[in-house]
Amino acid sequence: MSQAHNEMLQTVVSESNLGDYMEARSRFDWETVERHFTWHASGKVNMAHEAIDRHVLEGRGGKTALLYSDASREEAYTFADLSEQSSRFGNVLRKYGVAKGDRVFIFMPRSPELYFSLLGILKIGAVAGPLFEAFMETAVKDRLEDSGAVALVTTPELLGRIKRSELPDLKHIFVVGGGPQSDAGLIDFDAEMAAAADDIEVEWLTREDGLLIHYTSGSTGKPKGVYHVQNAMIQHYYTGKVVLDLRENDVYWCTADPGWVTGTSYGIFAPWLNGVTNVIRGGRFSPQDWYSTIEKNKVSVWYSAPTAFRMLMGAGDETIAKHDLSSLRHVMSVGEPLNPEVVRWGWKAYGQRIHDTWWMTETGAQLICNYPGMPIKPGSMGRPLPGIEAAIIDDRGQELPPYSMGNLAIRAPWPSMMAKIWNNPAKYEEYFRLTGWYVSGDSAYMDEDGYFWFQGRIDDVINSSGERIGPFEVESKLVEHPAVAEAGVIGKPDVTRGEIIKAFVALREGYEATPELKEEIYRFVKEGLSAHAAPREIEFKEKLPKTRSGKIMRRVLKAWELDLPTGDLSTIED
Ligand code: 6R9
Repeated sequence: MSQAHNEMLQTVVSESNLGDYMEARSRFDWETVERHFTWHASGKVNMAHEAIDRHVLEGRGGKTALLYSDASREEAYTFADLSEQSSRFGNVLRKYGVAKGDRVFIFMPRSPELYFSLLGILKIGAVAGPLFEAFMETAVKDRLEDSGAVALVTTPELLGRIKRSELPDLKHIFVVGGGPQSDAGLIDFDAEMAAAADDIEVEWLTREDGLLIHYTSGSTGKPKGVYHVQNAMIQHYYTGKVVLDLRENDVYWCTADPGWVTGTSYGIFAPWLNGVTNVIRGGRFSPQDWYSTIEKNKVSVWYSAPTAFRMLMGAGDETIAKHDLSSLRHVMSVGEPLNPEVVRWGWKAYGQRIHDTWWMTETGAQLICNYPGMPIKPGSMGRPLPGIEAAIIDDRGQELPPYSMGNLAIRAPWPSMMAKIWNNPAKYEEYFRLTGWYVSGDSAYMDEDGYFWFQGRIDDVINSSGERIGPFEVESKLVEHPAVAEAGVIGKPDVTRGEIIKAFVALREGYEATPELKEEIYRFVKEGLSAHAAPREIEFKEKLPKTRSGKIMRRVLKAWELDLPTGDLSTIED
């Protein structure tokens, strides 16, 4: 690292300017942010109207809203184009009787049609449920079944993963790019879109009406349907301004898929509520491809994740030298701890401080961040945004002093806070069990300047490449394999991915522990659940450590793996 870079890094980590921050906090009120929205006067809310149609009505219809590309397509759409395309899909849905409050899921790779569909769903006041294209049969079925989805948008390639006979609520499947459909219940998306009117009377809603459901993993039970409402737009808009620092002429790129909350809150809502040009790149990650995407589109604001930055770091600075990345003005990260090493590398390699941001599916938008103008301490998630109160509390809800490790908690509510867990009020209540607080499930500490430092998850949830994976879901799949008697799954630290999934498996009588069987079990999970949930490491064991009530003790498995003391074993069975 050159001398100049060292000095710049010093500035980045220099003494924080707490005065201004405290002043900004004291001046802040959500009411001022709300006044930006037309519904503040009318009382009529619709996210798609605010994010898209409003710009057309206010004379910005000709501005580029979406720059889409993948290996075979390269297309640009204005706000007026998006307004028309989403109106078309809204009309198509209405034609099939889909109405306000109905759940409509989207299961397809990134493409312009994915974005048209999602906005169209919102226009008629239906609730959108975006799913990762990587999900396999069981994962898709669990989510569609739990949400009671009535319609689905998908592609011909993915149709085979939808167990239609087991999903009685699912009445309509729109197939994108599949040509005319002969099968009952399957509808030709493209033909319907071409025939539909390109204007619509949007469904006017209240701010408590539904917006999205994102399924996310916990440590027990099936994935939880985190339900968000229209009110979240206040915070999407605000964080787009103060954290993403979006300005009129920015070209913004969020690398996340809409199957993950980052790909909706910050891949759709924040940029478009702020009227900014949004880049969507389809296809898979490769350093060359990503740098070309920045270069070709002249991306100025870039939001990605630690795993990606670590892989880019691994690809070497020669790759960077082949591209002109001078358009970059602001870079952010979310999803996992951002290593100080990566922050330092980013400063040297891109001349950019990578700004870490902390939030969750349940929180709907960013809460604790490093934002422009704020001194960064590499390794810290930053400070609570003005308008947000965060604290470290103990298990009884008492606030702890600086440097004590405890539960990272947020004073409830805030505008983008989830409104419920679909079909599961008890789960929802658990988050708010300590009066006045939302308990995140993360452990952290705060330093004397009010910066928060992430320590880990309190439960057994695994974070692999920024994706939350519930061990229970993987274990349930594993025991469906005929050879598997019992399975326990943990996250094992990994330099690139943060954690990888490791499974401990006890075999049924008569099965032999062979490498071929490991491979077969790995494929079984990959094909039944999803690639990102498949255990990259499998270890066979005679028996797994269990409590007397029969729960597999994952912390003991973890201790074995990491060569740590196993801790209290008083509840273990013989
Ligand atoms: C937006 C998103 C949430 C969990 C969260 C925490 C981890 C997210 C982080 C971070 C360390 C950060 N996480 N941001 N850990 N530093 N800046 O990621 O949502 O998929 O629900 O994950 O991810 O453990 O609790 P989600």
